[in-house]
Amino acid sequence: MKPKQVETHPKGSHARILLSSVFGPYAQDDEFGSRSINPMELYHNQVTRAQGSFSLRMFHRSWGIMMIQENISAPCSVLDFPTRKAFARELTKNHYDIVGISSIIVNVGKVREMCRMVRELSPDSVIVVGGHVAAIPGVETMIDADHIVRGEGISWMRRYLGEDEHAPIRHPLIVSGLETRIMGIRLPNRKGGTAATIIPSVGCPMGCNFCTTSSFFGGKGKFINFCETGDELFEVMCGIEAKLKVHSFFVMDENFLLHRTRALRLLELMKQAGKSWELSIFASANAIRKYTMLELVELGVSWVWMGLESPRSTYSKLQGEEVGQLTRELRKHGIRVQGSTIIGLEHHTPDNIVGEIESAVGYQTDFHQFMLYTPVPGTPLYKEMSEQGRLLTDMDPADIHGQFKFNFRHAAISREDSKRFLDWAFWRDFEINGPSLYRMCQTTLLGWQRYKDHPDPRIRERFAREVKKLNSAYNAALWVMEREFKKVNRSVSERIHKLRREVEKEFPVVARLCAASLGPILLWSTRREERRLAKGRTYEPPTFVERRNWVSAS
Ligand code: B12
Ligand code: SF4
Repeated sequence: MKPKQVETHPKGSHARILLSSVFGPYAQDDEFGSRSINPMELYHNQVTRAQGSFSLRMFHRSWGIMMIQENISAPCSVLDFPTRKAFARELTKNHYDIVGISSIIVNVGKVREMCRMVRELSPDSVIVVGGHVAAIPGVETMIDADHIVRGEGISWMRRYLGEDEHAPIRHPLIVSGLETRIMGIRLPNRKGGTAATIIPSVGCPMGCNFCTTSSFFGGKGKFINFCETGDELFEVMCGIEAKLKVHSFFVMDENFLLHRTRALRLLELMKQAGKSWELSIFASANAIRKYTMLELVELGVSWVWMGLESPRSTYSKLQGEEVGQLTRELRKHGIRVQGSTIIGLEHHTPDNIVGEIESAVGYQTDFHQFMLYTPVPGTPLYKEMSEQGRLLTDMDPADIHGQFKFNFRHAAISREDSKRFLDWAFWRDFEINGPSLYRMCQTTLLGWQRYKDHPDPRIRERFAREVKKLNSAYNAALWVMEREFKKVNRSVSERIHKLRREVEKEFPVVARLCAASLGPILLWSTRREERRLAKGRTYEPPTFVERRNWVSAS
């Protein structure tokens, strides 16, 4: 059906709203588009998937709907990661005037089913669908929704409710990761123990033609700031620090360092207030290069997710030499690097791709994401490929997520081979560089050794905080990795051994004690996890229901 013209909802801010993410389970194959290959776990899905029991596993909430809920005054429930049953129950238990569904493209089959369920169980509700799924050309004909919202959703929802769309953005309290698990152990959910997510902007002005988030929020030259200035950002962070008791922030901004004035003002305010924070950020290599290492360290950048575009590709922001140098330099300063490499770029061939993967692996990042080159609906690349008649039209959208096979005809690489090269890249990175947890430990030690006596107490405090894990639980983990990795690559196992010795030299008593007492327990849980994974064990996020401005309907 055709989406209706957008007018204000007749009940305005009194309308009762349900905002839901798509239903699970996610990590198993089903008729609605779940895929075992596509779990709801960031690292395990796209980064550490080949690392077995050493894979870092955790869930992240659906921040888009949390942001919308926080910024409207209507009574609103957020239902995150429901089962189909829980979604049905919520629709029948409460009456909703508006049901908003948030989804990305892969999950369009679930959106179709959810719209069908709303029509059946809550026929008076207006259905609003938002998120990246809205970028599919002709999505109106695939799902039965009343409104399909492209781009930023807070201002749309405020407009729809007759509220002030330009009112300042309130930032919800978001704990970044949930149910973290590694080596068969679930880490305790200690208050303040996990970073808080902050979302200063959406979109990226660089406008790489394959980039779905850039094009969704306006494309080249465009982005939307939720926190315009360093002052605003600082205030938001102080508020979150006080309420969640955190020092660490996961900064969800596609290219945080590109907004230089805002970042440097934030640094100024952090210095004035003596804030010793840690920031995990996304940034392009050319943006990182605009800062000195000291500025990055002072700003608390402790983890950076950066595209390692092939130097031979048109997307390259740095030459190969420079990428290697930058990665090494960052790690020497205690900044963990998560590289991101695209497999199947236009210039890749079966002859050169192995060499390109080897160079990417050779950058020795702490973490490495590999993704297939994927024309995604809504991007300029998709349009280009579609005009060239190169898109494969018979693919289920549930399989277009960059971790399976090409969704287009590549000039030199077949679909089947695309998956083989992708899987090999993950495996090769693991085999040559070892578990990411080991690499992180290495970077942490380098940072500590370099900055433990730094004159700035903010910097000392941060590295002291980080090293606490290294001299305790992580040293026990090193002991286990050293043993277990002998089966995979002896020389990596020896490197892990060397690192453990260095940690123990730095912290002779506590590190040794931890390895001796905790190590055997971790070894047991790691092996148990390996057996579970071999039997096909997968993990699913819990369901969340959160109500705001809520009064039960009479
Ligand atoms: C956190 C995240 C995740 C988390 C959790 C997501 C979740 N709970 O659903 C994890 C790690 C699990 C994840 C998994 C995947 N993800 Co993801 N993820 C992200 C990430 C990094 C942040 C999302 C975010 O919160 N952004 C900030 C918020 C504010 O923006 P937003 O969500 O877009 O919401 C705004 C609007 O879209 C809109 N909106 C959103 N929902 C709604 C609903 C209504 C009713 C309305 C009106 C408006 C609206 O309003 C919001 C405020 O403006 C994005 C990248 C990014 N920078 O956005 C990728 C991204 C969304 N993921 C993506 C993909 C492909 C995946 C995976 C398939 C993995 C993969 N292979 O990459 C899996 C899917 C797993 C599954 N089975 O479904 C793609 C989506 C591509 C597309 N065009 O559909 C993105 C864009 C990354 C990318 N650049 O490729 N992801
Ligand atoms: S630099 Fe990164 S976030 Fe920005 S448009 Fe390019 S790929 Fe997207």
